[in-house]
Amino acid sequence: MDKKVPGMSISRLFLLVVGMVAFATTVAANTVISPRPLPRPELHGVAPVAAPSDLAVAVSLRPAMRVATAALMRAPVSAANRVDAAGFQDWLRGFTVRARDAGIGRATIARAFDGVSVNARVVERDRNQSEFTRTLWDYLDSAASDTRVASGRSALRDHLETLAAIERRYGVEAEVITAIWGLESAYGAVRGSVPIIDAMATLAYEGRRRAFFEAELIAALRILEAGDIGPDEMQGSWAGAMGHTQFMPTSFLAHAVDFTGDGRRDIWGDDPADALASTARYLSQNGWTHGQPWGLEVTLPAGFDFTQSGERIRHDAAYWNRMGVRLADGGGPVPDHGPASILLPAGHTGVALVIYDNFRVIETYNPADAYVIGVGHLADRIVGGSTFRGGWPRDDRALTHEERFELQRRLTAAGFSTERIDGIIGPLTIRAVQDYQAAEGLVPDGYASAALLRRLRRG
Ligand SMILES: [Ca+2]
Repeated sequence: MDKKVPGMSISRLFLLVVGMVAFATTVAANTVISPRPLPRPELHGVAPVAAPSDLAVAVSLRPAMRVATAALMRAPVSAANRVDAAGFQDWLRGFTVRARDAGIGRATIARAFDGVSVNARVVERDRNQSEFTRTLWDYLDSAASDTRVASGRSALRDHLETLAAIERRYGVEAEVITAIWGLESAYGAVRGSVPIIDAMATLAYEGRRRAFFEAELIAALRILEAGDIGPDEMQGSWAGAMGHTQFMPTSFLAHAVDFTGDGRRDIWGDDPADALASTARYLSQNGWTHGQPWGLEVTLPAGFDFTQSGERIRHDAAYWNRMGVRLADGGGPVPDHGPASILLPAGHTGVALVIYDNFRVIETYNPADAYVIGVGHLADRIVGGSTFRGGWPRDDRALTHEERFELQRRLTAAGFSTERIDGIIGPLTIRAVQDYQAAEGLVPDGYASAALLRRLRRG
């Protein structure tokens, strides 16, 4: 059931309008492309909406992808799953039977697969995913750049009425929806132009993640059958994310809404209303609390007990205030919005955050810390918030894909089990790093740095 919340407060609305007027003259057409952070499967059984975006690969960020398939995405291509036209037709015949069994009508299947073929561009993208990784601060430089902030204010101004109505209906703040829109498609500028049926059929046939992509293809057929869009207009990124806020077909079926009331859930067209409302509904259905921050920058007192940091440790605001944690902005106490964690995404020398339950809700969209912080920070800045006051260890580099595996192997071998060796620095690995640091007499901030890996190599 939709939550009923009061509309935007007068003060927030005022802030929005002031911000928009100030920036109205500086905003140019937005061509910034979506930076996509790393997937972080340790945390969630919940699949994020998003999948790799072809443009994300172009900016050399590891694309986000479904939790269950992150590892499979890296599986080597074997002779058994090479693509060829005859094999594709064989697969298609079998799939057609499965689609019919799933209740898809004959006419829909015929229309969808008229002229379908292996999409060479999709195969190419899939096999050449970048292993390049970025630090959080490099990511945030792009995710919440002055250009993206200014474009966000412009987008919010242009769609203020719609976004305010969405906020009233679903209880998700207009600037949060705007920020997701900004990261997923640069406010609609980059929605993807790959035919989704071709892409899903190609990836299903190619075979490494057949069950996953056949399920997405069935969902895509259901969308066609429902009449929301025609096969030619159903476009998106090479891995299936569609429209202004990059919904996978299954996420579309679960969450998309016809907000405009024209009878179609149109997340692809120029009018973003349905896509923005669908995103709000997604967050609402995943537990969003209106009025609760995603997180706030804080300062930690001298002598802070860093073993209490990390996403898995939660205390109420009174606890953190007794510890001496204060807001970076103004030095006030940590506000009470329920259980909260202290997050140190770049270790004890970088920005410190107190994070609330809404942080976890954004994680359901994309589980990477970088993405969640990017969305939250961009949203804050769109409504006039400042840049982070704390610094980042900018001389540090990101660990490579191989180094992250090595770190986990070495921690586990040293008696600090990461529970999984998957190359993903999530809460379990961070906890193992903290335990190792504590045993070594280091500050137990859980920061998986290159320096820490060097120390582990020395034994
Ligand atoms: Ca509509």
